[in-house]
Amino acid sequence: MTDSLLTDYDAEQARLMQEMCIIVDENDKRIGAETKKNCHLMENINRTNILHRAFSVFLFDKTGERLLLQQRAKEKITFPEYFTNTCCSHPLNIKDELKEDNQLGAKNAAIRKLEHELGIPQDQINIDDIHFLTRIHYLAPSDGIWGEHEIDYIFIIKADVELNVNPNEVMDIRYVTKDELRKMFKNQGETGVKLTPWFQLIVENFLYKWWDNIDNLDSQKDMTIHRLI
Ligand code: DMA
Ligand code: MN
Repeated sequence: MTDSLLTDYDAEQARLMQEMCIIVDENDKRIGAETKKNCHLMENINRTNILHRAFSVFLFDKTGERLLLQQRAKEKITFPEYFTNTCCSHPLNIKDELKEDNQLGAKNAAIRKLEHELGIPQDQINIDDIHFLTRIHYLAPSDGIWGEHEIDYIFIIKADVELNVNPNEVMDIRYVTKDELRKMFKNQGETGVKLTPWFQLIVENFLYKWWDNIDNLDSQKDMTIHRLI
């Protein structure tokens, strides 16, 4: 890796910075493609307002009682060691992940990354069981150099799945009940647990309402892009 900005990072995570993300305008209309690296440099975000498409999966067990969280690996370039929702990433600038009908491209990316990060076999997630809830637009610096500026598609899945965690991506996993999640948020000052900014925004603005309607998620779907910036 000759890129001086990335030499101090884990080689595999540095390599993944070459992926091509989808650049969108504030209405989520595709306007181009750019490397993951260029999308996540705060200097670029501040200078050009570059915005990319992303997704966040919240996977519950089949009964809807418990939500699967992950703690990001130390190797991650953005938000290492933070606790977050089940899986997040970006639909890439490739045919299957650019599809916009029924948010199919982002759903295909979710199936790809649930396998890559958590080892969930692709045949254990039925694409029709990925419920799209809404989109959020947010901006969040990670450290001085890196950060996020995304339109994030939020998906909920209810399924019992096999896990085989990729340690380069995920250092820990945990299933939590509604009460356990509330405590995790309430006690973060004392426990020192770090929570990613998008996870905090989604939990604080939407998640409990969705969780209360976990058997009727289609009634919760909304096509608005919520500006949480
Ligand atoms: C990016 O997640 C997406 C959101 C919603 C923050 P990430 O940093 O985990 O992406 P990746 O796994 O591709 O590095
Ligand atoms: Mn991103």
